[in-house]
Amino acid sequence: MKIVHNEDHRLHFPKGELSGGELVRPYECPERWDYIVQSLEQNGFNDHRSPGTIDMTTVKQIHAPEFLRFLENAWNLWEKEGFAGEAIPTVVPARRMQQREPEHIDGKLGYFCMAIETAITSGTWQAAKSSAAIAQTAQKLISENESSAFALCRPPGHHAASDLYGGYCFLNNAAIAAQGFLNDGCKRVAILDVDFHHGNGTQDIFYQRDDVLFLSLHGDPRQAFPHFLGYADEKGTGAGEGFNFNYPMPPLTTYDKWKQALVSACDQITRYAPDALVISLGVDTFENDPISFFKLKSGDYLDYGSLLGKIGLPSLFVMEGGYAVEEIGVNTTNVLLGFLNS
Ligand code: OKP
Ligand code: ZN
Repeated sequence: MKIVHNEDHRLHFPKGELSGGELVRPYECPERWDYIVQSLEQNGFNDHRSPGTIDMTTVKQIHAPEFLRFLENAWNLWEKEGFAGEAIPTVVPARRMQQREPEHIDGKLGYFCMAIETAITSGTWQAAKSSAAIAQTAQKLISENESSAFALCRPPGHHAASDLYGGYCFLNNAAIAAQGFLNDGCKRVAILDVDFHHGNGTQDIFYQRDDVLFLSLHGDPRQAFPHFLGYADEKGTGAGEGFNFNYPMPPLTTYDKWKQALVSACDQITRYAPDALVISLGVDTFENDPISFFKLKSGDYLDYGSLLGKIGLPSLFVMEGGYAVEEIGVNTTNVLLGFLNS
């Protein structure tokens, strides 16, 4: 399996993440990438590729032009104000307020944000573009006949909607890859999101469409981030009705229960008969993850990887979350090993 990545992710590493009322060292840190690369190398994944340049035409099919303009300019506008810290919003357009993009950066940040823990820094836009390009390059490999590929994206993408960033995400790498598959001739694509957190951005992007099936297994939004999307009764609207599946699960969910949800999701994917499968791969379902509440063990990742392989589709793995840094490598590699040995 070919692995696509580069070093640009290091350009995005804020000093602070707002967590528990403090600015803490971000959970979403460059070491996550280092541990994954190290584990891949130890397990015989030696076919590494660098991403090509980003295809903005496809990105613009997923993200709004004003949002892309905002991400590109946010740091410069922030710097011009002479602020000492990193760019984080303080005010958001809550219920009954105007949904209009303001001119001041303080207003723009809140307007385009879905969760304010995520700071924007000088290198954020470049890192986000490279992360999306990694997903695109891996998608092209599969469209040109590889049966699988791993896009080692950082920053992650699944919380980013057409015009929203947050939850560590800026561009929705998995959605951009799915759109790339359609542009390259696929009729239908499925996106299976196994990250602990609901893929609110991906769901929102495809909610009215029947050419992309979206399925997500995640912590119940009543207890887990992102809190405001991911209920089981969200089924899609218009042409998209019946093409969105959520599997929210409670605190302390173990692999036997989680696997039941995965098996139903796999059945739905098989019924849909897509031409390609994108897996939003987060390993924050792990029992020792510091910000999540499922109880999967390292061996479980091998087991579910093989279930994914048995679906038998061209499969693109796109890295999302996972914050138990020392185990992120083995857990991620186990999914890929399970997949290849299915
Ligand atoms: C991104 B991905 C931590 C609260 C969690 C943000 C979580 C973003 C997860 N104090 N805040 O889905 O792994
Ligand atoms: Zn997550």
